Amino acid sequence: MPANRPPKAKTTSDSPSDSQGVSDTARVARIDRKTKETAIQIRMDLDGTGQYHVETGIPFFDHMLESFARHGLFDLDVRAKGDIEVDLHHTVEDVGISLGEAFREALGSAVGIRRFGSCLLPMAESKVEVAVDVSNRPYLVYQLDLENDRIGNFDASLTEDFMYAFSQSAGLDLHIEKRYGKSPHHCVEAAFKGVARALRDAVAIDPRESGLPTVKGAL
Ligand SMILES: [Mn+2]
Repeated sequence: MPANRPPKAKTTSDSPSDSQGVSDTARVARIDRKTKETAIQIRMDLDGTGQYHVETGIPFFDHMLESFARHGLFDLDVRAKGDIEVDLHHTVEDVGISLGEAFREALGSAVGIRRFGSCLLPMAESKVEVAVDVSNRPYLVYQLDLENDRIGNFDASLTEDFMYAFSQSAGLDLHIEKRYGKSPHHCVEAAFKGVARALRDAVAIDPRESGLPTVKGAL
């Protein structure tokens, strides 16, 4: 494991310790979240290879989270059981909250990260721009401009609910803007892939960065 990995605040059960017994540097977190509406378990490794297992009961949402893992090079395991017979909103929003919590916990101290990331992501006729600051000052600018189009049984408008929940709990200043595009499937998928690619860059360790990338002293 590279010596310049940031130290992690919390140890996790599946993180190896080194031979001196010094605490690990793995950027991994597990989240287990239960409410009356949803039960969600997530394991996230920021330094993965893009392997995933996703089961939310919502096929298109699974497809988006799988793309997010693959293109972010995150290892991601998501098991969600929600009251999707009522509506998909609770499950999508709570997965967003839990994924953000996993991201934040896995990130640990954030020492040495690049912090900023952006991506201009084309998908067929659509193009979406994403910019992110891993600032711990959450904000979402969402301009995907989709009507309440259906994608399978998924309403395109749920994308904003997910991105809002995720950005708030992950502590991201997240900007998502559609440059152009027609297919709601392509626009939403470009947004998920763009967020993944931007985050992959933002959480990468910069070998020239020796501390927290801020002049404020804290992220
Ligand atoms: Mn697709």
